[in-house]
Order: sequence, then C-alpha cells, then structure tokens
Amino acid sequence: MRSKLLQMLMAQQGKFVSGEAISNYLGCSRTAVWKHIEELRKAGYKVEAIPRKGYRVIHQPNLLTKNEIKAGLTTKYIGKNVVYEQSVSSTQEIAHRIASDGAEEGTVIVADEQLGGKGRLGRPWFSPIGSGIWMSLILKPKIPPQQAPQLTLLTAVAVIRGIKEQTGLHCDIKWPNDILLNGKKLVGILTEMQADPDQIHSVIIGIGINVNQDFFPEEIKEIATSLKIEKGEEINRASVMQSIMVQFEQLYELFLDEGFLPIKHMWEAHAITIGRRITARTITNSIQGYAKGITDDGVLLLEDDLGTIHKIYSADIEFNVTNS
Ligand code: BTX
Repeated sequence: MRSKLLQMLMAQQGKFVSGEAISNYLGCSRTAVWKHIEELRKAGYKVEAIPRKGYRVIHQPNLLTKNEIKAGLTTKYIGKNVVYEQSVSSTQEIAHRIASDGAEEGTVIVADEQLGGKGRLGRPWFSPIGSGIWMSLILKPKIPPQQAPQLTLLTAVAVIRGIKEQTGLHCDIKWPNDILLNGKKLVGILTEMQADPDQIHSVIIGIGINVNQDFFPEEIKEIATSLKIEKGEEINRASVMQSIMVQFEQLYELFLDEGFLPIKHMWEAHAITIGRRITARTITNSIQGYAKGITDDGVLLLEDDLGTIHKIYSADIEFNVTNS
C-alpha cells in the first residue's frame, strides 16, 4: 500500500494530489490515507498537506530501497522487477542465481552494502553501506556470445548520460569499463555471462557507482572519487539510478534494432583512451603504443612502435604520461 501511494505521489512530480483521489486509487478511507502519509513521513519523506489541495512530496530521503527505485520510474522493463537487499556479499552472485532460476530480462538487484563486491579478475570492489549504487542488471539478449562485451560499452554510455542528467557532471570513459571523473575512478562495470558456445542465457551487468562517499580507504584514496566529492553536495541515489535505467533501456533497444554502430559513436564521444599513448596490461603480457580506436565489436586497436596493430580484448590501461 505504501509503495502504491509513493508511486502515485512521485508520478505527480511535485504537484498536489487530492486526498479523495488517493483514497479512490488505493481503495481505502481518507483516514487510512492520512495514516499512510504519516508512515512516509516517518521514513524520511517530507509531505506537504494543504486543505482542499491535497498532498505532495517536497523531499525524498536518500534511500535506495525498492519503493524509491520504482517510484516514478518510466522504463518498460529495465528495473520493473527490483530485488533489494540491505547487505549482501555481491549483487552479481544473487543475479547469477536468480537468472538461472528464470528471472525476467531487466530484473535489477541492488544492495545498500556489499561485503564481497567484485571487480574484474577477482579484484575487490569497495562498496560501503548507504553511500553508493551497487547494482546488477539481468539481460537476456538474442545476440551471439562474442558480442556481449559491447554491452559493457553500452552500459558506460548509459551511466555517463544518467549521471549528466542528474548532476550536470561530465564523465570520461577509459576503455573498456572505467568511468572517470576529473581523472579519478567513479564507476566500475563488470559484465559476466551465462552462455553456451553459441547461445547466451543471460548477461549480468554489475555497476558500482561512488555517489555519496566523503572518503575512501587508503589503498584507493588517490585513484577513486565520488559524485558528492566532485559536485560538493549530497546526491539522491534513487534518481541517479532511475536516470541510468531509462538511458540504458533506450540504448539497449537501439542496439537490438540497429546493432553496435550507433552506440560505438556515442562511446567514442566520451572516450579518453583513443589517440593517446598507453600501456595495455593483459593477463599474459604488456604492450605499449598508440590507441588507434575500437573495432565495430568494441575491441581496442593498439599500434606498437613497430607499426603492428594489436587487437586488445581485455586489459588494464595506463596512460603514458610523457606523451599524453
Ligand atoms: P576493476 O577490476 O576495473 O576495478 C577494481 C579496482 O578498482 C580495485 O582493484 C581497486 O583498485 C579499485 N577500486 C575498488 N573499489 C573501488 C571503488 N569503490 N571506487 C573506485 N575504485 C575502486 C571494476 O573492476 C568493476 C566493479 C563492478 C562493481 C559492481 S558493484 C555491483 C556489482 N556487484 C559486484 O560484486 N560487482 C559489481
């Protein structure tokens, strides 16, 4: 009931809705409406009540529960099913489990804290309580498995657009999956897949966004930043997450209709890797050279000093400061 009321109020976007309209919609008495409004207030919402006008929300608390994520969300399927947990090891693990159990495309798992947040290659992802967006998105695209990495690049564009919409901040992309703000890591994206050699069962996209942290642990304090640090004010996590989901759905539909090319162009517009001298460290070796661009499949093309072009499928990128 509280969730329905909240969704109705948020859909009005700050306009008043009468007590009568609410009681008709919820199928309960005006007194019951008032009690539900009181519950919202206890949860941290500021709800203005004016006789003959009704109610409107003038402030939302910075929560990231199912209610806040779904209230006012305009997507068709991304985020329509939300699984919220206060504290988990990793949202990726839950997403893998429920994806195999038949969770629908677009299902989102979000947690307020991760105790074992995962980065790539088994690295840790620092996910403290109440301050970031730690989410995993389940997709079931009918594309060949080798195209799945393109979804990482698509996600990066969606995240950058969502952040810009909510905060006005411009982020950069460092191939393949880092989103940087003023040169520091703001977002990490981890794409995992359940597939046979020729068929995808599901793609799990993990997105970790530093939103309201004021500081970071010693080991990453020089390389990490948050939206709050850069913007100088607290940011509403649910609004950022909603904008990202809306952007994601639009780009994902474009991708399924027209392929990767339009996404590639958008990605290139934000990429800071291309045209710079870099070192690419793969699991087996490290190659220095100029990043020439990405292929239509999202693979990085690196030209070494002998003029040989290397195709880099997965690596950590360092900028070579002397030449950049
Ligand atoms: P990555 O391997 O590119 O980045 C991991 C590295 O980033 C770490 O080794 C550390 O140096 C640094 N790091 C760790 N935590 C943070 C942080 N909060 N901010 C900035 N830098 C950090 C990136 O992997 C992929 C991360 C995906 C995280 C999401 S959160 C939701 C989902 N669940 C889950 O377990 N992982 C994904």
